[in-house]
Amino acid sequence: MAKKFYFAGSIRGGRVDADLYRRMIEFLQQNGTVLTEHVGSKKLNLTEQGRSKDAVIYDQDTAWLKECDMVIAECTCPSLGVGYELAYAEHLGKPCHIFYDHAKTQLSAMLTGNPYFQIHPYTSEEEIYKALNEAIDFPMA
Ligand code: 6K6
Repeated sequence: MAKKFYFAGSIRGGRVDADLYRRMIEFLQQNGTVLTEHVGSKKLNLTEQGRSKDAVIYDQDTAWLKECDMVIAECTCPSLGVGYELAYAEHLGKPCHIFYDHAKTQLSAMLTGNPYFQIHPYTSEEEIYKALNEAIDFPMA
């Protein structure tokens, strides 16, 4: 059966890496289904606000976290939402692969200090796809 990926990347934390998210999502889509394709979209309307809308987002995203086989997070641009999703995924026992450009950011010790997470510092984008190939091929429970 096709694997289901939850891709996590910054939205309100900043959209500077949105193009990279889109390329990573397109790569994952060659190997399965990405439940959170919108994270790589250029068209997100970041001016939309409202707690009721946010409650819908929270309910949908936590349902997708329960449904997914694996979480892939790109964490170069710090995001509270992505940090929350990673803790939520850990609680669910989902495999979590975290990517960050270590020339651009220092990842939080709350991620690097937790052996649960599989952390992939990279300097070039090709390293991401090599590590993703290995992560995807690894048998999952
Ligand atoms: C429309 C307008 C503003 O935001 C939207 C749609 N927002 C979101 N839609 C779906 N998932 C979201 C949205 N905002 C945050 N998330 C989830 O949190 C995503 O799965 C991201 O991985 C993560 C980003 O968190 P922030 O704190 O950077 O927003």
